[in-house]
Amino acid sequence: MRDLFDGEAEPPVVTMAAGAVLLRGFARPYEAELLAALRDVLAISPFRHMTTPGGHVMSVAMTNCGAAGWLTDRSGYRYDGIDPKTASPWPAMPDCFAALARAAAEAAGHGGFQPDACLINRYIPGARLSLHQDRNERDVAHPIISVSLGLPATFLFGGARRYDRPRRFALEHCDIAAWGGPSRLHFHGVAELKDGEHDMLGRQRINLTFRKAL
Ligand code: MD3
Ligand code: FE
Repeated sequence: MRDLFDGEAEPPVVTMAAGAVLLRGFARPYEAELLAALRDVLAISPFRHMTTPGGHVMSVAMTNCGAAGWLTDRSGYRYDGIDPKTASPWPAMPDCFAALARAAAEAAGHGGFQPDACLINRYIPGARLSLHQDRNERDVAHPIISVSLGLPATFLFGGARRYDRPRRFALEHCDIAAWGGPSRLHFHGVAELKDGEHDMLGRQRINLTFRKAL
């Protein structure tokens, strides 16, 4: 009997490193619901280009939903319950967002994940995210779950030290990645987005990252 994932096709579950798992196409069944909920979130707290503490305007545009949102400005990186652009709380995390994050975490071996923050990143062609660690969360024992939508990107996955040479993974529409255990504090980034056109999202990539920040 022919295996569904033999030949040219890639396997649906890829281990990138200890604690880091890529679930190819995992968000497919949620696609329509996710995009509708995303539109509602963006109507309340739209994308904006934040400034780093060093004074650089990020090429990636960001917003958040959930009880806490990740921010950067001249005074530093942090989580805050209030969107500085609207001076109101961030929009609530849609139920389908939380359900997908929980299901993906479970599939990656992180049962009981309860995200309170979802950082939403938008890349247009040319945008990139330089190598960094995610360490503004109170307890880094919790995993981070990321959902890729739209144009494909090259994810750069480094090691525990900034100078560890990153490996490259393609992240495509509806792929989900889970980061926990030893990989949770690894350096990572996204290479400059190549131009293209996605049937549902057009000339952009949107990434949702679910965190337990508080
Ligand atoms: C590995 N976002 O928002 S998602 C970020 O595609 C971020 O927008 C990228 O890095 C993006 O902080 C990458 C994958 C990801 C997210 C968090 C991680 C990988 C991670 C935390 C630890 C290790
Ligand atoms: Fe990150």
